[in-house]
Amino acid sequence: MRYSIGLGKDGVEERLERNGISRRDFLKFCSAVAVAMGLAPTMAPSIAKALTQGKRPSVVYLHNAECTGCSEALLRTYQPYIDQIIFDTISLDYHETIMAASGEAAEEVLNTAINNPDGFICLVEGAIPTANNGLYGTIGGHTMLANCARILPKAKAVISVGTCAAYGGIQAAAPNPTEAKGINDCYGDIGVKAINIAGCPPNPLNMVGALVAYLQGMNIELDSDGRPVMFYGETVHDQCERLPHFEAGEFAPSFDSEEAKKGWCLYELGCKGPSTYNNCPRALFNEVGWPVRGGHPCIGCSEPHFWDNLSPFYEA
Ligand code: FSX
Ligand code: SF4
Ligand code: F3S
Repeated sequence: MRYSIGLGKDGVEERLERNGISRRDFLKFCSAVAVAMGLAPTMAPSIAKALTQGKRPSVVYLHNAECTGCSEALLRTYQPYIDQIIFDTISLDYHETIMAASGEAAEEVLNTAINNPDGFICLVEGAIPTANNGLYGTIGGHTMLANCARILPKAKAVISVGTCAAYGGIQAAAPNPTEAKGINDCYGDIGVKAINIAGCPPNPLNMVGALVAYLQGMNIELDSDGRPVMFYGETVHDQCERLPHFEAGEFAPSFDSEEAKKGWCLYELGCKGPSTYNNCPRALFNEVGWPVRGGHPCIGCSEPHFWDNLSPFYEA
């Protein structure tokens, strides 16, 4: 398939080529995003168009209380071109993990980015510690609680990246000493309505797919937990390759059993796939696998409060 990527004002196509990314690689990536979005791979050209038309959208990426696994999921893709593509098609103007600036210079970068006359999209990772007026999480002398209250209402769109930003995640597990909360829980009353890209970590294709949907002006239908239905509309179980074994009553008795190796169902070893909404079996991580294919039960990482509600993780 030949596709001419439309040249944006700042030459996205040139940037991609300069960084050794062929049209073929780019379209392969766009097909993977399409599959994650529940679209046919043939939609790749229109995804490519959304990612390359006009000026690269400015993205501000904020870190709060989390493990940075979401950023790692994005950066540690098995083929380096995926993160390269993402950074060539958006203008990532602030990201604490990977930016060179630090201290006051970093603060300045942030202030410039959030006052960009063209606006910005905010990706937020991590929960907000709210106890003691946010004292348990500070960056540059400001609490995460105050930082996000200042920045999020200014954004054109807010995307909560990961279960921590969406619902609090591990920080919010009982007894939740820092009173950690997800973004919508924390800032809903000041008008913030984040799209929740849940998962611990989420699949980077879902993050990019949400950006694509936003850039295309698509109406993004959300479920009652604020997750886009296109990624989180079905249970892991209903898309699982071990489902025929579940239906036949064939359950692996232990992780090291022959049955587990033969692909029998992991339900009795604790799999929470039947009550977990995510597209892992369809979207795949790094294009090759997902937890259950690797022999590990789904622990329900895209569900609100999975630490409390779906544990113990290794019991049926
Ligand atoms: Fe970690 Fe992101 Fe989990 Fe949370 O991930 S992979 S603890 S969802 O916020 O860094
Ligand atoms: Fe369902 Fe888990 Fe069994 Fe797959 S391994 S069929 S998700 S219970
Ligand atoms: Fe998470 Fe389960 Fe997918 S643990 S990564 S939702 S298979």
